[in-house]
Amino acid sequence: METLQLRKILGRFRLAAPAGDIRPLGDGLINDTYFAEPGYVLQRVNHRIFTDVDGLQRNIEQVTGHIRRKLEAAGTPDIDRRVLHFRKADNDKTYVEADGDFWRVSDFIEQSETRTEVTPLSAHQTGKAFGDFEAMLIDLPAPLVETIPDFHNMELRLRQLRDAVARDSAGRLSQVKGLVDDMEALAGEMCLAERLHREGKLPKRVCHCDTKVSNILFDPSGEPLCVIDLDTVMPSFVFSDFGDFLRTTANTAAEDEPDPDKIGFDMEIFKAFAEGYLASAGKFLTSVERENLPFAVTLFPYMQAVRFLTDYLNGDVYYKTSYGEHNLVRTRSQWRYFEITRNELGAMCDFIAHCPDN
Ligand code: GN1
Ligand code: MG
Repeated sequence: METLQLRKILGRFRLAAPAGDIRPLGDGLINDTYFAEPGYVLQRVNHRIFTDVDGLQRNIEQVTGHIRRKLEAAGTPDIDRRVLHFRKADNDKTYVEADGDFWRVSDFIEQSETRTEVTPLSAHQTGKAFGDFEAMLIDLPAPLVETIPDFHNMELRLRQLRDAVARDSAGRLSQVKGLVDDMEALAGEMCLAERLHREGKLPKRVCHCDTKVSNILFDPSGEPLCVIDLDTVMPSFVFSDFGDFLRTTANTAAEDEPDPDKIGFDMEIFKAFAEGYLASAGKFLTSVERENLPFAVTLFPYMQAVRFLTDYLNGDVYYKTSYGEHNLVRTRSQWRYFEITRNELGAMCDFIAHCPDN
């Protein structure tokens, strides 16, 4: 995108200081993000995926406002580095529309960085931070919009896979038939959360729903500061945040690693994260939620494999890809990781059963 256009969009927001140089930021698969000097993050919201941008921004204002008030009440220092702040624009909203696209601006958090890996210590701190995030949002006064309805509903994701298989619009089915069969063989088992919910045994809570490690800002010492990318904050099962974080951090490789031998499960990271999470979320989790946290560690690679394969079959219409077979490589990689996590289920359950809550 032209710098001039970006500058014009930035000009519509009420900034504390005029915007200087602009450069691309981050590696999200959905939105486009830029950094503008002296410290703003400009983002184009992908409105083909997030069709209700107004509802989405209202969610974000509600969530960030609520968290900010909680941090203030707790006397937390350095609040501006712990919760995002979105700028109002000339229309009094926290987003503008320009040439059919939607844009928003937040303050860049000083001295923060994203990471691709965590240590057991930062995993423990992050687990605690996510437990706190969910705990702070437990008394959110008004319900949030589901910015993508049924976002982490496994039954829906399998229906979307079946639709993609039936259409085979990119002519790729014959190449991936074996993978589809493997996924189908476990479909019933992997829809456990939806069944428990229907039986009234599993609640929905406000979750982040995209807790991959690149959506967390750390301070240079490795301490987690702030959760970013709030587009998918919505009611979901607690499995979402627990499972998606470990999908990216307990995996010894990236989510699109082509070499299966590099993919492994880091039990130390799991243990540290679980311990941190239970230290803060332990007070509100039900026993069904708690007992099934290891299941969540297997669910998210499974769901991600189903979603990547669906997109591959649909001809790469959802995720940004860097090469022709990228979604297929991602699928195989997530599938491999899923199989590995399944082999660790017993050990994970054992750990959770003996882990203290505070
Ligand atoms: C997408 O936008 P980004 O890259 O943070 C996706 C997540 C996936 C993730 C896989 C709205 O997240 O659900 O887990 O890619 N977000 C949406 O890396 O679909
Ligand atoms: Mg995201």
